[in-house]
Amino acid sequence: MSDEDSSSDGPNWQIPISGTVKLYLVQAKLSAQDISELLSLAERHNLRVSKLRTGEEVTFQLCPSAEQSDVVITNVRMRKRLERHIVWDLAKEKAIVTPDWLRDSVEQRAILPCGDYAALRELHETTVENCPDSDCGSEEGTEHTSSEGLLVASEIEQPTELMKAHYTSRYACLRPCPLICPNQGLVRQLAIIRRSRELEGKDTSALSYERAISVVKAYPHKLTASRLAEVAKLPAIGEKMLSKITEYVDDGEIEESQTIAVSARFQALSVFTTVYGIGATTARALFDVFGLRTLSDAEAHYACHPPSPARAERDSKIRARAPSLGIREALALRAELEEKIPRAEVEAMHAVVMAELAALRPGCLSTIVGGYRRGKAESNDVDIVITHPTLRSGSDQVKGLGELLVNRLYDRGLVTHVMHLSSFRSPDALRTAHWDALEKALIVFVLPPPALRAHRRLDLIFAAPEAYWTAITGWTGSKMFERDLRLYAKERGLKFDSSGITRRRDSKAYIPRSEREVFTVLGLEWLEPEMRNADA
Ligand code: DCT
Ligand code: MG
Repeated sequence: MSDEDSSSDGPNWQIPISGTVKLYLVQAKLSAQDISELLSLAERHNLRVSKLRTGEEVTFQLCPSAEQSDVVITNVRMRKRLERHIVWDLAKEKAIVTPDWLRDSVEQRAILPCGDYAALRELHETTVENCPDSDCGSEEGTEHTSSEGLLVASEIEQPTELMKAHYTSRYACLRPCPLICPNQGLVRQLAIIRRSRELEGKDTSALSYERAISVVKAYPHKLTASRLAEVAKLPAIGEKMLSKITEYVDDGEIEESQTIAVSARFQALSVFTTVYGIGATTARALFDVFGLRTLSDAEAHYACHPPSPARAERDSKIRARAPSLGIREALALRAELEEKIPRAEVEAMHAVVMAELAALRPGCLSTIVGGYRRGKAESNDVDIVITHPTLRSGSDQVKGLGELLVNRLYDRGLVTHVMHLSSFRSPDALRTAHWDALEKALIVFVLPPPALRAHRRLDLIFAAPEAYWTAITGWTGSKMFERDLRLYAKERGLKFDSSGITRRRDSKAYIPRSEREVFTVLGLEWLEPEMRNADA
């Protein structure tokens, strides 16, 4: 999912490896399959993981006894059981974690906070203290409880019980949604109506369909007439929506969806909006005012009605050398930009970007987010969240990186257009607690030869280290999952967005140290990215 092996990060990682973190695996209560998976993760050759607080890179090393280890990995959850394998006093000197700590640390290529994965409640505190994620222990944590009003997540009142995810929940962030659900045919038909409402500017109706789709996506049974009574009670399913669903169950299709799909207007508006820079309002004007019906009509139109020159939204202080993507260029590139990007190509793009970045600023961490992270076989664009792991100097290291990287990629012929480039912003009057800790570069990218050099949309999000995990959560999606995540946070007195979590009453910012902690702070049961597919 993220950068799992060193090859995907390019050849130029220059941070010295300064040590090893020694692991001991308690094999009791683990299946043979789990044991072999965990051993191979721990022994993965040359895998470097970063200490999030210091940026130091280390490797994992298995060791034959608990005494010699830094971290003990176990599925045992009870003191008596654990004492059969490790004496209690020794256990208190180690970080004792569940197997997920190793899995997630390898996936994120970072030593994740052991406290989040403590295997035994009685050993939580000593596990936090003994976690090899920093060399300065808990002192650093206190440092971040600064006068600016920052809190580390371990210091806030954690919700005592996490909300359980279930398909009947009111919030999409609490409804596990697979990529493909048992009622995908119905979802497709509802999505046509939703899209038509959006194209016609009927946003409220579009949102009702979007909500209903996210509820159907989570419904775990194949819909039949006998299940309609239950479906009627689900959130976002009003009378009208139920009649559409009933129609689908009875006839295998929805008449309105069929009519829309074949209508010349829907087809024209749909195709116009596939051009970057043409939104629903412009598309309607092209159809209604100028009488255009096809893409060649649009090309002819823009040839004699030059659009106002495209201006990328840029911070006045930032200079991108690459040109903006105007409508004429977007029309010319439309066929390529419309192609879906297979996973292997997403990974190749990520590897190239990270290799170029490593030459500029060694030691950055990254995760491919968006649809790719949710398991989509093909993506419309590529989204990557990037940070530098050194907490103390990280924001300085990350600051300005978007501009530097985009210009470097342009000089190397890897970027052809820049649609948006923004920099970190200083705290403003409305957001007293924390500054906007993200930079964004929305660009058109081409792989270097000898690859097939198709133009692809690429979004790079540069996060200060304290915003890395919220940026990952915020950019993983899907859209409806994110919408309800923000709503759910709001109802709990918090504000969530990709740049952070703040408590509304005093604007204090929480700094999560893993994505799991983002969920915990918000009071949510963990959902794998593959189960966050709340959109069609
Ligand atoms: N996002 C959001 N709200 C939106 C749009 C996007 O919260 N209105 C978040 C969630 C997903 C992430 O940004 C990336 O968005 P996209 O790239 O548009 O979607 P995707 O899920 O990655 O799917 P694809 O790129 O394949 O269309
Ligand atoms: Mg995407």
